[in-house]
Amino acid sequence: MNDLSQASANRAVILIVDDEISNVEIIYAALGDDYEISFATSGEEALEVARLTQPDLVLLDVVMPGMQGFEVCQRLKEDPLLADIPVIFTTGLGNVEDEVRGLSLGAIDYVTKPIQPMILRNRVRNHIELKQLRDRLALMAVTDALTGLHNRRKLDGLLSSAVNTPAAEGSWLSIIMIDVDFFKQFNDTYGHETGDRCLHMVASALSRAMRQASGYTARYGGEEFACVLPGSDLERAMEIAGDIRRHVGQLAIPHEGSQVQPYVTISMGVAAALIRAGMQPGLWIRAADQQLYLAKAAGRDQIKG
Ligand code: GH3
Ligand code: MG
Ligand code: MG
Ligand code: MG
Repeated sequence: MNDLSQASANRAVILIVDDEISNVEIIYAALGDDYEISFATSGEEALEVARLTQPDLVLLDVVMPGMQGFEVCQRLKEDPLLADIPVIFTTGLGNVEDEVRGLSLGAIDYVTKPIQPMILRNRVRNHIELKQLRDRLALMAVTDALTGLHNRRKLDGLLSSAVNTPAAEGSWLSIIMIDVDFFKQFNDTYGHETGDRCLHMVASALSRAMRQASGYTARYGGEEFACVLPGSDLERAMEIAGDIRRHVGQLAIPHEGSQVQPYVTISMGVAAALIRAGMQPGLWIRAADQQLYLAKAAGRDQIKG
């Protein structure tokens, strides 16, 4: 990607919805220099374009032929994939009841026509800044800062949806719990910062190994990681665990304090079960943890399942 397309990739996207082209032109003139703009001239089209382009903000007319702006807003807020997109009504309807209705439907702002370009530009900038901040915080809340992997909160959510999706009933779900061997000793030998770098490298090796598999990888805590594998039975999960072990071995990170090998190794516990209604995600975690304990007890640097 070159610099120019990178710059445009980072620009916020605004969807302008208005049935009158002259209104679209006025709004475009106010915002077109600073944002990527997409348009829709009806409510139905607005919902379609919103799904396709996932805009950062929607400027929404109320009075349109066909679906009215209020209904568009309501539908956006009902759709989990679109509900977080801020909506600003831009409308000729200036009375109190309409404004209250718009705001109570979940719009963050209500701007009446005729549009004052400078006011619109400043309101939009404030709302876009808030939206981008919210997106960053939302991502941080589910990301492990050291490794960039999903964190435990995200893993719990992913696992819970994998188990509770009715369509997944009767299909396999596996979990691999992974723990670095003698890691306390690693820190004691090489220092905590080198320990951090080691965890980062192990995380990258896990991601590489998981590229061939469909599933999620997370840092479960400290020097523990977990892979969730929807659709994998025990045999497949054991194969993937083998790939993970190979990838971590290829890192060849020296570990003179280890009692198993002179390089960093991991132990893994694998658990697989068919998904049935009412099953708890904790079942998989506990079962994989028990296998991990057995792998440790059997001498580490191995996989039990
Ligand atoms: P075992 O083979 O039984 O797993 O032994 P272990 O030493 O790996 O296990 P233990 O649970 O005793 O120690 C885990 C160590 O991981 C202790 C802790 O200081 C270290 N650790 C946890 N989180 C981090 C981290 O974010 N960075 C670094 N550098 N070390 C961490
Ligand atoms: Mg209109
Ligand atoms: Mg541990
Ligand atoms: Mg350990």
